[in-house]
Amino acid sequence: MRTPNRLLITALAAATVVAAMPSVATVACASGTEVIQTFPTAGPAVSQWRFCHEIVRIPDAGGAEVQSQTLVIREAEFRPGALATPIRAVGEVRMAEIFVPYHEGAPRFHDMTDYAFDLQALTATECPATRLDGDRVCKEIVDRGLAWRDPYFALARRGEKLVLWSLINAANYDYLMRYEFFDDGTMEVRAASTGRKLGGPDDTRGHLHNFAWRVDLDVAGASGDTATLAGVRIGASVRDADRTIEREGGFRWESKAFTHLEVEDATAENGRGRHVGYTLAPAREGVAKLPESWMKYPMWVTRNRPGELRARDVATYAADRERVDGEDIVLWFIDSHNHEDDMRDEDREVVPLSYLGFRLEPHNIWDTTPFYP
Ligand SMILES: [Cu+2]
Repeated sequence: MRTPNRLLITALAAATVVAAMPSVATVACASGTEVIQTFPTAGPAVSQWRFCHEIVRIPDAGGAEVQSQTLVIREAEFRPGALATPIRAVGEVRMAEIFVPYHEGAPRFHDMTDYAFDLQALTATECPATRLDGDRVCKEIVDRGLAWRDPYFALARRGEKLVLWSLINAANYDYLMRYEFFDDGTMEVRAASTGRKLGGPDDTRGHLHNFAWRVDLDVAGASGDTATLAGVRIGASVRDADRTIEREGGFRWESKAFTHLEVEDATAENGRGRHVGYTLAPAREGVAKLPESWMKYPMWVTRNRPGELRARDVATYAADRERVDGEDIVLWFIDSHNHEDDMRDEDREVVPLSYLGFRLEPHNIWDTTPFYP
């Protein structure tokens, strides 16, 4: 039976208390600019994101930070309740490469490491919200629709998110880097391309836009993290097919297996005694397996080594197959958008944005459904 007057819960005090958390530094950003955002934005605060952002240049092959600029998110912590201990989710996340090979084999542009492209100052039209860091970072707080609805009780909740995005101009193309911080602890990482085709409106040559992110997940701190290649084997019944990742390397993404990458901390637990983690959940159109060694796999796991910041070198970083279970690890994720040959006319003057990327989903960060009373 439906209750006619369903409530929308806008604020509640049911705080999740997280036990056995290692202490997390409460200092302001070691680098960059700090953002603190509590949710809900109206009424008593329940959850909270706290992170730093900075615009840096990608290093060249020799390690000098002289190539294109990227928006980096650092030291991202999520607090799942008013009285809960904040949990470090991300040490650092950045877009590390934009690789654009044309279908006929050439050209093959590495927009982040063959050039020194800059993030652009955004106008008030492009970013009608808060503009930061020389107007190059847009900060918006937006409604994210229905978060959940209880079919048995008159309970439902709409969610909110903080969105931070920047735009890099790479000659005829502009690329968006977008980081979304949900009130429930999810972080959504997105890229999109817009702009003009290389040879003008009549150019219909197909090409791929491959975006590669470096995700230093530091769940409950940098140490003691273990990654699992999570998936299923589907037959008459469906079986879990999870595998602990013991050594560095590249990993296939299988549409039939629902492949995810889970990272779990060895010691930190939620109030139910379950290990806290974050899951990298892809939102894919397809996988572009190209001849370059780093494009052989769409996902990689490596040890976190200072200076290992270039996605195009990830096969080299992983070549010695160091152990990664229980270490400070980095996930590399590559997602691809295909602009097909004989391109559609909707892309004629300026190619409209279409987003791709992944989510970082909280895994036992809360003790129960976020914001459930
Ligand atoms: Cu394109």
